[in-house]
Amino acid sequence: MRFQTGFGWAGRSAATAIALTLMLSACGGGSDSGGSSGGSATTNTAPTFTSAGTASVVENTAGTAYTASANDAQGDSVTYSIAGGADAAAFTLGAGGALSFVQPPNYDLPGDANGDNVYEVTLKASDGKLDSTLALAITVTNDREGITVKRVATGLVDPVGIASLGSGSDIAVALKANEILKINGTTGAASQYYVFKNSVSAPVPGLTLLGLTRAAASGASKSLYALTAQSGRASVACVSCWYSPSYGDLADISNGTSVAIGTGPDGAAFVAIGDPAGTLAQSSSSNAGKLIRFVVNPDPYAGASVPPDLYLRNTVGNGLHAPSGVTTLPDGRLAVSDRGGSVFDELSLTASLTSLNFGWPFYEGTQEVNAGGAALSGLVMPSLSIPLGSDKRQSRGIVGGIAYTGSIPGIANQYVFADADGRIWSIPLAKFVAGTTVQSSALEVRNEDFKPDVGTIDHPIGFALDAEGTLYILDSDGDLFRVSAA
Ligand SMILES: [Ca+2]
Ligand SMILES: [Ca+2]
Ligand SMILES: [Ca+2]
Ligand SMILES: [Ca+2]
Repeated sequence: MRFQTGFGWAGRSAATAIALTLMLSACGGGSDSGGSSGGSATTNTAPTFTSAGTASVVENTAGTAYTASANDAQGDSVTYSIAGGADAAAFTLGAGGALSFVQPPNYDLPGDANGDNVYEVTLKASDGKLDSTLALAITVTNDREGITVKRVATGLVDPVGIASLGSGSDIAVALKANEILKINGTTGAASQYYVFKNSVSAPVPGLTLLGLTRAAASGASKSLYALTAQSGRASVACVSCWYSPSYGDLADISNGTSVAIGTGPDGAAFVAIGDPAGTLAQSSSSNAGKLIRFVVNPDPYAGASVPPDLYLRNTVGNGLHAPSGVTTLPDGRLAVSDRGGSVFDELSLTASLTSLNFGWPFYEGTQEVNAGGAALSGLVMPSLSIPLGSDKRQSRGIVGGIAYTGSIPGIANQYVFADADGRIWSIPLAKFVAGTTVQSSALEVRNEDFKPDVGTIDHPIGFALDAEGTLYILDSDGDLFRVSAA
């Protein structure tokens, strides 16, 4: 080995010697910082960047995102600094040229000045006397963050609601035409689970379904509660709570009023009823615009009520416009999604379950759209306000979501929801600080992370977690999607 090295050196000796001579001569003669006098002085030149003007990093990258390098013709040592650029503040630069993000970048919620995930920063290379700059553009690319979305069922006819069946990956999906399916969320195998039937065991004529939730029928035992509609009126019916179904009448929905059902922190079913015109939402004489708590009456034959009412219900809130979802967060707050009339959709969170006022027709979001709002008591200002519109963080109709408590790190402890046009959003639950309204600029746009293997999530209407914590998204055009770890 040593012999070979020596032999190779000897073989190139002439050319190398000439090169070394030229280099030493340049160093000695060109130095204007070494105090050398005499000889032929050469002019100092600024370092020249040799690293590229563009780079690409995957989101969530911590540590070095790019390494600057520059060549100095005189061999001066080069130092690097940030000289400007629209996104200069997003970066920190080590003296050796290692550039990193102050906060790991989030593709789904870009932090650059114009929000296009291309971060612009100007770097400077200096030899102590002269410098040059490089306009650097770093593109942040998406990572799916462990999220895999598989279409597990398709061809469902007019699905309207989804809920866990309480064991394994069994999911109940309500179809508009009075049928509840049991779907194995892993295999997609579907079978009929329940149909509301009359006294002669025929499907109830004219009955349609509007929604579904899994709530406590009595005590801790849970059952499905379906929102039903018949002859222009909405009702709630507990599935399999009695030998025959019983309907708890709610409200006139013949004018297209939206109704949503979910489960509260106390296990009761909560129904949110809209009031598009806004004339009844604040009136105690109507269920329109109200949030109503439903439980099975444990003793329906007590007292003199004939016929017995099999449900107990109480109004817990006023002032809803066009609700689209009710769910409960892990901290026990009830979350109600309400679509706005012309300005804002909103998500309202409340720890209290009495005497609430969601503000319609006086407020949309935090904006007073009709005079008189200040006089309302129990006013619940939204925890999240989303302007209506067509941009990525504007809504075309909020769809009630769910707090994801499963194992996928990319969405763990986030509220995951959507709009009717298929935007999928998430936001960390920790952002919902009581007494504050989060703006839609804080929403992570998760469509790329949630792109399914087959089909499109373009008309989402419902979210549910199965008993194992796996997330499902129901699409009104007939698809059921399962969201699992990669
Ligand atoms: Ca130089
Ligand atoms: Ca992200
Ligand atoms: Ca940019
Ligand atoms: Ca992502």
